[in-house]
Amino acid sequence: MRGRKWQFHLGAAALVTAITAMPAIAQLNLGSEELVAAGGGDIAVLGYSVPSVADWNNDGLPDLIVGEGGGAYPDAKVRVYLNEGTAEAPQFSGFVYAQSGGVDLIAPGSGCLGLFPRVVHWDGDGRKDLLIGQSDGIVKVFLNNATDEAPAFDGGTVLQLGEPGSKVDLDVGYRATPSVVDWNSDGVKDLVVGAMDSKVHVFINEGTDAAPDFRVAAEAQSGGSALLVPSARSSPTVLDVDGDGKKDLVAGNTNGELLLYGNVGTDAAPTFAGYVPIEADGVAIDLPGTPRSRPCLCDWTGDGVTDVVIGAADGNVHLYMGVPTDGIPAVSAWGVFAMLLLMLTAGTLAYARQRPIRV
Ligand SMILES: [Ca+2]
Ligand SMILES: [Ca+2]
Ligand SMILES: [Ca+2]
Ligand SMILES: [Ca+2]
Repeated sequence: MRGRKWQFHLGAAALVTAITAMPAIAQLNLGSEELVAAGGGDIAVLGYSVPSVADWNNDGLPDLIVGEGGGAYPDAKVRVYLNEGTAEAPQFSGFVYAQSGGVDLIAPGSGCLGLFPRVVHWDGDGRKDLLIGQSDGIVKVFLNNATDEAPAFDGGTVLQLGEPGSKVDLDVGYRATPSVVDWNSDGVKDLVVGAMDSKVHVFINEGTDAAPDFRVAAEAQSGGSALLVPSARSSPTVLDVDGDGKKDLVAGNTNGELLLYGNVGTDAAPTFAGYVPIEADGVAIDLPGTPRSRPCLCDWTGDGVTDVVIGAADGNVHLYMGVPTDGIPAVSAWGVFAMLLLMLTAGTLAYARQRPIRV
């Protein structure tokens, strides 16, 4: 299944089943690229940008978190742009650097990554924490030792892997791009980490949500072997993109593309079968050169439609706004036939409804 949108292809034998199941509709319908500005100019951080969205100060407005560094900037830091606009139309002026122990939080940037920050709730104390992927392949968690409304962090702890008593640093080699997701749907958060080696490393949490315990390294699978994101430097985001109840995977890479791996397994045991390029305004996203696309799927404007921000070598924050589809699914000819048949037999046409996604 390749093409601009996911389509459903129905064989005659599968028709009835497919109709009752009503295949999910494409949820990622992106408009043209724009650059996020702050204080009247386009944001351009030092080195490689790694943006994400979170309500940093709990005022109900999504804020912009951007990792910077790498290249000529070895002191990698986390910029926080507080939203001075509205939830529907974010506006930014300046930024502050995230703090650790009373000074700017710093990680060792090198090569094509400063650091890869994600706001998470790590230890269940109600205060948001920072997960930081490093260029050298390790992942640190910086626990918030201030308040949830005005976060500040401790000195950071390197995540560990292995059996109790024989744990070592969790290490994916180079260019760790971590995020937290409940990969196996057991109600306890897990860790997914991209890397220079193209793989999507999965670390199932065998502890609790508040005290994660990673014992075994695994890799996402595609077509029966390790999923390898083309051109390497996988930068995964995990989200149910098409609203079928199964988490999917969206990855950036060295080439600056954005690739969608649809889950052909189950939500609790995701597996994949290749990818489709994600398009914006009808053209596959492919940032110029080899800029290391590092995406985050978010709801930029609070309208329930998934948007995408991408960081890259230019230090900019590339924004692709999701275009509402008004609940009308994109369908193939078979899909149209299926719908007509449904109308004839049931007298009712049920449009698949989009599920709001908030990240
Ligand atoms: Ca905010
Ligand atoms: Ca915390
Ligand atoms: Ca889990
Ligand atoms: Ca899905």
